[in-house]
Amino acid sequence: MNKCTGKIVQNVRFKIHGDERGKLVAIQAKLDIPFEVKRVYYIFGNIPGVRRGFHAHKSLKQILICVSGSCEIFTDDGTQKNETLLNDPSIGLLIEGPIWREMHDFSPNSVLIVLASEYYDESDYIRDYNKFVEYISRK
Ligand code: T46
Repeated sequence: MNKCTGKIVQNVRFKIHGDERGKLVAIQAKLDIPFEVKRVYYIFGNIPGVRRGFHAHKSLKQILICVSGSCEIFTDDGTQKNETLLNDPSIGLLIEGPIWREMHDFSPNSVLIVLASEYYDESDYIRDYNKFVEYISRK
């Protein structure tokens, strides 16, 4: 895996195919998002007030989409801190590489789906904020 520099893109919009039956969003790797998808996971059954994440990735690229309900994503690239509200199943947040992230304020019954560029690899995680700051300062 190549190291990549941290990047955040808010408001990645996916086309909604709607008709009288309802709505459908399709996400195609390398067409609608800039990477091949090797893994999909989702976070649900969220307990009110819980905050999770608290890590960065060295290389992983991910798109986060709250397909039901809402949640907030705190991101920190070492210089700039941002909050992104995800509350629309047709809008994603792209996070690439070493960006600190925390997910919080999940609404009841919210479902956060994540499309990831790589298989699960604990060695790609930086779970200590000071080590994250040190890691990006070396890049
Ligand atoms: C991220 C944010 C948005 C696996 O076994 N396979 C997986 O693919 C994942 C993602 C997790 N796990 C295991 C590892 C832990 O025992 O599931 C448990 C919970 O994972 P974690 O504490 O890392 O979950 P979050 O919500 O803090 O972070 C997750 C992702 O891990 C992370 O990549 O960017 O969601």
